[in-house]
Amino acid sequence: MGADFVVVANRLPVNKQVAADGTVTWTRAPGGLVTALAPIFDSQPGAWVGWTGSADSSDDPHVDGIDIHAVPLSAREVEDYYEGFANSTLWPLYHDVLVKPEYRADWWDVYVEVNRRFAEAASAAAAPGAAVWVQDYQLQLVPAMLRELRPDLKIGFFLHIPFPPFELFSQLPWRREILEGLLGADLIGFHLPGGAQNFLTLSRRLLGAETSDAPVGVRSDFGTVRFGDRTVRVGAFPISIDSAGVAEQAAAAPVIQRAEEIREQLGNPKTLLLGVDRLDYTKGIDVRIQSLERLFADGRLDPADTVLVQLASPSRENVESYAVLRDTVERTVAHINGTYGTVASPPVRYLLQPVPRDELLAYFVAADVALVTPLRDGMNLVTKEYIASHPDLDGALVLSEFTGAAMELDAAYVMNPYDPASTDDAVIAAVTDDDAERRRRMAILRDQVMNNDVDQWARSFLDTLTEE
Ligand code: ADQ
Repeated sequence: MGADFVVVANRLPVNKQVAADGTVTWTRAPGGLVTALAPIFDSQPGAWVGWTGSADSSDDPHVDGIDIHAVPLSAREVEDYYEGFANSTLWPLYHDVLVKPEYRADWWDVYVEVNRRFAEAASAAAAPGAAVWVQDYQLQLVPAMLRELRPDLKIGFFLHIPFPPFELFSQLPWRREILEGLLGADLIGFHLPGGAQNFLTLSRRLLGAETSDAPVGVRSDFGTVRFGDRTVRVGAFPISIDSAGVAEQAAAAPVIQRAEEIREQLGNPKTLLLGVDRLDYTKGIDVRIQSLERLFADGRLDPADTVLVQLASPSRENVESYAVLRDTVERTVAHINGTYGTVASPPVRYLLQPVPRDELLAYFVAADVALVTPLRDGMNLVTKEYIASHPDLDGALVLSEFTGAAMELDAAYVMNPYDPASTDDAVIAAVTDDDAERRRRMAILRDQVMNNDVDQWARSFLDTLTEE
């Protein structure tokens, strides 16, 4: 038997609830990928292979509509494969070496072992000739391992983070193994043509493979790598959000009401700035807070009528660079509030906690300006969620040119996070430009986000994978 469509991802799309009497129930997690793929799972029987998120657990979750295959991980494997190789080697290497990647052979060995376990689970879940879609940097060896087990399958791979250029990727002691792992796929997707182009260059220079020369387009003009007796296609598929769904939820009366209440609770500031991120050193949270401090110091913004709300969700807390970042952010917030605040109105409100979806949307609706200032980001969905939450074209977006989103959304107030003057000027323009200019920009941004949603992302990838 088995399923005709299989997703393989580090995490399963499930949430566990344990009742007071110990009864366990599982529900579908409301995450981005599962929302994106819901229509596809509704139209055909599908399976999802992934880890529950708990180490040393024998949980075997079941949810409606998806055949769940849990891949167990021991506590040591979580340390070496997930916190180690995935998040302390690959994540910083693929994000411009913002933090020095650690290259450890013992982590690599566990990464190989765990990838093999995922490949075996995928092989067991898939029907003959099924389409299997492997997700992200944690599982880059799965395509080749799976092909060896199941040459009958159509295998796709999508990378959610940037794919670095030759000069950076070449640092990796296992660079050939990763490329060969990916080349087990029939189709390899990146957010941007630049990532696809980097992959072509690396395949040519490190593996001596024959590659296409023409520039890769967006959802078109795919590149090719001739590898062994197969031709692998390489393309750009910029991810998006459920634009109509977010717009509808953000327009609901309780959300609008809560947005008004938030502004009131903050003392009705003239300008409400908003940052929303996982607490990650790639996101440039420090960039925007330091900019705010300079703007107060230079008198360009008035701390009496400006509030920055920074919502940060805790992330990878066992990885040291994340603990260091947390200290830096918290010290800077305390410094600004200590210097420019009053007891009644500190200018920065910082929450280190995940915020429920409706509450998050209310913040998007309430904010005059969203500050999206990453040093590097594959796409950045917060950008698109903010835009979809502003049907009335109020609001403005400050956006780092080092996000994937900036390629599509150049009508934002685009800034270079490495250049303090560029950052400060973009924030000031977003705050002080007249309504007509802000609305002109927002109209262009909305057009792009409302017309390019996550359904298009998933379908364009899967149609390309399965077309003959
Ligand atoms: P992430 O690095 O997690 O994703 P992003 O694309 O911004 O970054 O997605 C984060 C999601 O978490 C958003 O939906 C956001 O609303 C939510 N979120 C963040 N902080 C929150 C908080 N405090 N409370 C509640 N929700 C919060 C990776 C890549 C990105 C790429 C995506 C998808 O790093 O570049 O866009 O995958 O491919």
